[in-house]
This record gives sequence, C-alpha cells and structure tokens, in this order.
Amino acid sequence: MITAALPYANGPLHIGHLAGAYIAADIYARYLRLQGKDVVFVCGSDEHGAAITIKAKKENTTPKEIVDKYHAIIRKSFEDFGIAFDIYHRTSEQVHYETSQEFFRILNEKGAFEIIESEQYYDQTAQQFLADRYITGTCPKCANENAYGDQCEKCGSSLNPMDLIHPKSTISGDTPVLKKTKHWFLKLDAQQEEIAAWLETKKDTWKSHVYGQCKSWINDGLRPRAMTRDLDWGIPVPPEIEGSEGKVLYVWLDAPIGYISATKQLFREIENNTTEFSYPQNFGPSLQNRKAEDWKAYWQEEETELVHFIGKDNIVFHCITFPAILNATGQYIRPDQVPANEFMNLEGDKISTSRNWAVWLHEYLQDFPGREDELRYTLIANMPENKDSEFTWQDFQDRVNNELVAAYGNFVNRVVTLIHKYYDGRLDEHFRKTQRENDSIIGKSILETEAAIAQNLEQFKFKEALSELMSFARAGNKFLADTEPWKLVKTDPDKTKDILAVSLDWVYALAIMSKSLLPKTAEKILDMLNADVQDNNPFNYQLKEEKLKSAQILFPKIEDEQIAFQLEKLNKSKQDKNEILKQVQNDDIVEKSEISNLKSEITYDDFSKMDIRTGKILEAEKVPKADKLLKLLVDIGMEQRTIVSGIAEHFTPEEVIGKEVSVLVNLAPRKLRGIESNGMILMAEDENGKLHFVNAVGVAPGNMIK
Ligand code: B3M
Ligand code: ZN
Repeated sequence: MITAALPYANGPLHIGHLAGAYIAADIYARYLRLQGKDVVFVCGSDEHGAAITIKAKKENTTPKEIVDKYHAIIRKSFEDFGIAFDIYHRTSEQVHYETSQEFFRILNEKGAFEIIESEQYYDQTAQQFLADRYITGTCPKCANENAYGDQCEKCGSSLNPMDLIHPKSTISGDTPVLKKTKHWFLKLDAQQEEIAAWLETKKDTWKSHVYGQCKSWINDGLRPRAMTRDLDWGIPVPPEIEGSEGKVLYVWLDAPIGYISATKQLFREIENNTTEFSYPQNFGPSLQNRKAEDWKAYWQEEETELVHFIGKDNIVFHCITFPAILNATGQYIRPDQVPANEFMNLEGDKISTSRNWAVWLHEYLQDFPGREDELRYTLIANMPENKDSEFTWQDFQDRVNNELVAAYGNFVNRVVTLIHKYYDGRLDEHFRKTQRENDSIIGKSILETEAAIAQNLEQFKFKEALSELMSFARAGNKFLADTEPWKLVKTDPDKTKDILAVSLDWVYALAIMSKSLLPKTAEKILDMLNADVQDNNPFNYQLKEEKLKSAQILFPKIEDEQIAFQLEKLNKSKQDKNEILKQVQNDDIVEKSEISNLKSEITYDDFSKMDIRTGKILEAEKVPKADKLLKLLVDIGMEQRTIVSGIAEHFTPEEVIGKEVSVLVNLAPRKLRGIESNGMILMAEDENGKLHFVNAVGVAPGNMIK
C-alpha cells in the first residue's frame, strides 16, 4: 500500500513537489509492479483547511471554485509526467466524507478524544471564529503593521494571534473579540508510551532524519492536539455528536484518511468497471477483477506493507498523529516505512509558491514539451533523500547534455543507426542466438546491474539506483567507442555483427532497467526496437520479425538560450517578490514551524559543565533604549545576581517579579548596554514563538538542576 502526500488544491505543482515525494513514490510503485507484487498506489487532492479558503478569498471566489480549478491542473500535471497512481482522488468526494466521519465516530466511541475549552478570536460582524491567517495586526517584535496571526513575514517571527498589537479580522476589518470555544483534542499524551515503543522498532530501518524528528517529538512529550476547527469549510463533525454545530474536522485529521477513501473508491471502480474516470489505469494484474470490499486488505491486514511518501514538513502527521489515529481505532495497521525526503531549493533560495519562486510543472512542459524524463532525471540525480538539495538550470543543462545526450542517448542512437545502416534494421536472428552469454563483455553485467538497482530501490536510494543505470549506459557507449564497429565493418564483418548484437542486448536491457526510473524513455526505446516484451526479465524477450524502427533522438541538446530564458523568467519573479510577499500564504507555514531537528550528540561531561540552579526574580526593570531587554535581580540561593534578559517583548517587568526560574549561573559575564549580566534565564519557546519560564515550581532558590 503506497501513498503519496495529497497536495493542497490551492496552486499548481512545482519541481519541489516532484522531487519531494512523487517521483520517489512513482519509481517505487513501478518497481514493485515490475516485480509482480500486489501494489496499490494512491494519491489525491487535499481540498480542506485554511489553505483553500484563504486562496479563495485572495482570488475573490469560492473555495469550491478553487479546489475544482487546481484539482484539475494538478491531476493533469501528474498525468503528463506519468506519475502512475492507481487513482488520483479528492477529499471533497462523498466516500471521503463518509470515511472521515466514520473515523471520527470510532475515535469518539473509543474515548480517543477529550474536549478542551479555550479562548479564540471571533469576528462579531462575520460571526465566525478566525483562523490564525485571518487575523492581521502589528508585529510585537518588528512593528510591521501587516503581520499575520501565525507569523510576521517581515521579521520571520512565528506568532500567536494574541501577540498581535491592534488585531484586525481580515474578513470584516473589525477588531475581533475573544470568545470561548470547545474542541475535540486527540489524546496523543495517552499514547505516548505506545508510540515511543513502536517508533523504537523503526530505529534501524527508517531514514535517520525521519526517525530523529520523531524522537524529538517523543522526547518533548506528546500533548493533546485539536482535531476540530470552527470553520465553514471542511467535513462537519458528525451531526449526532453533541456540540458538533459549526465544527469541522481539522484538515490534518481528514487528509490522511483520504488515502483510505481513495483506496475504497479504487476498488469500487474496479468492481464496477469504471476505473478510467479516476486516472489512466496503471494497475497491474493483481488489481484486476477485484471486489469493492477488497480495499480492507490493504489497510487492515498485518501482512500489508504500508509506505507513505511525503516531504519532511509532513513527518509528524504521518509518523505520530496519523499512526496514533489508526492505532486508536483498533482496526488499522500503521506505516512500515515513511521515506520522507527533505526539501529541494531552487537557484539558492527556498521554493515558495507565494513568492512565485518555483519551476511550475505545467510551465516546464510548455517550454520543454515531451521532455518529462529530462526533468525527472535531474530531479532524481539531485533528490533530497537525506538533506536539502538544489535545482539549478545550469545543472539541468549539464546533466542533460553531458549525461543523457552524451552517454545514454548516444549509445542507443548509435546502435540503432548502425544496425539500420549495415543490416537494414534486422539483427533478430543473430540477436536471439546470443542468449546473453556475452552479457558481461561490456562491463558490469546486466544481472549485476539489475541486482544493484533493485537493492538500491528497495532501500529508497533512488540517486544510487540512477547512477548504476547511468554507469551501465556509459559502459555501453564506451564499448562502442573502443571497438569502433564503424571501422571494423570494413575488415571484419562477423565481429562487427557480434559487437552490434551484444550492444543491442544492452540497449534492450537498458530500456527494461529504465522502466521505473525513466519510464517514458524506456517506452521510447522499446518502441524503437519493436520489442515484444514477454515479461520484465531482460533475458526473456523477442524482437518481432519486423525490423527496428528508425533511430529517434531520445534527448535533444538543451541550448544556452533555453537556460538563459528560464533564468530570466525566474529573476523577473524575484523582482516581483516584494509585491507578492504581502500576499497570504497557505497554512502549512504553521506546521513547518513545528519541525524540530535534534542537535548533534554530546557527552554527559559536556552537559555537566553547566551549573543550572533554581532562582527567583526579585526585581525587574526595562533597560532604557533597548526594546528587548529587561534588567533583573535574581535570587540564586547563595547570592543575588544581576541578569539582563531578552524577554522584554514577552513580559512586562511587573509580570516577572516573583517568578521562579532556572538560571545558568556559570555563564561568562557579558556587558549588555553597559550593564554586566551574570547568568542566563532559561526559557521555552512554544510553537507560536511565545516564551515561557522553565521552572521547578516550589523549589527554593539555589538548588541544582541536573
Ligand atoms: N496537503 C500538505 C502538503 O501539501 C498536505 C499533505 C497532506 S498528506 C495527507 O504539504
Ligand atoms: Zn515582525
């Protein structure tokens, strides 16, 4: 059971999407299908959440118009690039509403929720609670007047709506009021032990950055997380549940359930023979003639292997929240693998939809029609498997011209051209006779290469697999260069025929081995060879009686002007950047701020160098002309210390007097604004950028923290 993250239907796809999740998922699904495995590969549009309503507001239209528009665009880009889903579904479909509400009911019955009341901003004119992104005001840190409730885009601080000075609703322009509201919180804390134990079993098999991120969440302690929202766009909380009025499911509750709804829908369509409506069919023999109920096997049977392909900003939802939901139902399996990729940057800057700093897939295809695999190749070669990576147009040109054109394409082209030239395009008789005895004449054998590619793909090492494939193509090309059949043909026609027969074997094997990595190229070669593929084993094939089709250029050269044009286009969007910066962004920014990566390992000795003690703030005053600083007098047991602390934007002096705190007392003294500071107060920053004192309440000043 393979899933790829459901893209928000609020904008078109860009190269970062492909490199982050979809190419990896596609290669993996294709590879398993070639192995004859029973594979289901699903995806679809994520159509709920503030990401959508905000986009609708910006485009002056309805959320429904937005999701319909972008669902179609996204689906087409996936189709154009040949991403071989079995179904591309959407979260606005009825089956998804039913499935999500059913989950909510089960979780509710199983006692997985607790209801928590809190105060949130409410727009009295519009009569609705305001998502963070719907509130603007003055940033408390940099005084930018257009900061959002979750973030100030000028200084980059992440904020809480309550932090904004002069908050305003973007809907009515009014000042919002605080109003109490209740929400259903998933009791993640109740599953802390169980999730920790389960994650421990993944320690050796998951990518270390994925496991590391999970571990840091676990170490921080899991807290209950709101699974409902006060919004009018989303899946309603089941109406029979008390207090459900006006509440919808949190988008991160319904979105991953979308994988399950998509699977259900796929099997319904298979039973009803209506699959072509969802996506061009890709599924293998194992999915033919199946029944609607069969979806269950893929989500509820222990022997199913569930793999989620996602980008790193979605790790917590796929490795903690969703597994906790699945587990709480008592009916569903949890993922075996979550091979998340990191981010791909573009020309030295983070890809950003709102800043228009991206290479859009539909635009790429307008500029480079039919050249899907060239982009796919470059994205695989730079796939951010374990760290952030970079796409540059120069690298794209170099890789296409120096690798695909010069090695891969050249090899295939020369073989087919020479066979046409010397044998009128027919080498079939001789070809069948070779039976792969000669298969290691060229270099690392077909079998060895095949095994190396397979092993890498199974371990999600797509870059490595691609580089094996390229070595194979290069060896073929070199073989031709060394043996020079175009010269030999004059003196030794028999040997020439041998050389070209072996080379033809290699071209064929290259095509088969490219089927998951460069599928469009594989198809082109097999078509050129007029091959009748018996199965996917490179040893088992026949050329049809007809001759090879004429040689076709697989990869035309990329010209300098094409690259210059792309760079110009990008830089133009950079000039517009400041304009666009003012526009709203989707709500995944909030989620990104939740990513916490572990620092590198230290020893106990490193830690024990710090002398941390309990303390109590006795006096506090503002430091003149320093917005951020408070001058504190702190009781640390054996003495009183003056400490200058950068917390003035978070607390007034009155608020902090009497606070119990933790103090790093052996920090080297430092002068700040002429005042000597002798120590540091420890603070915790929450996901909204708000500071909290770290303290041991009730412990007298001067006690050691260790
Ligand atoms: N739509 C976020 C994203 O596109 C979100 C993924 C949902 S996966 C269930 O990055
Ligand atoms: Zn700011």
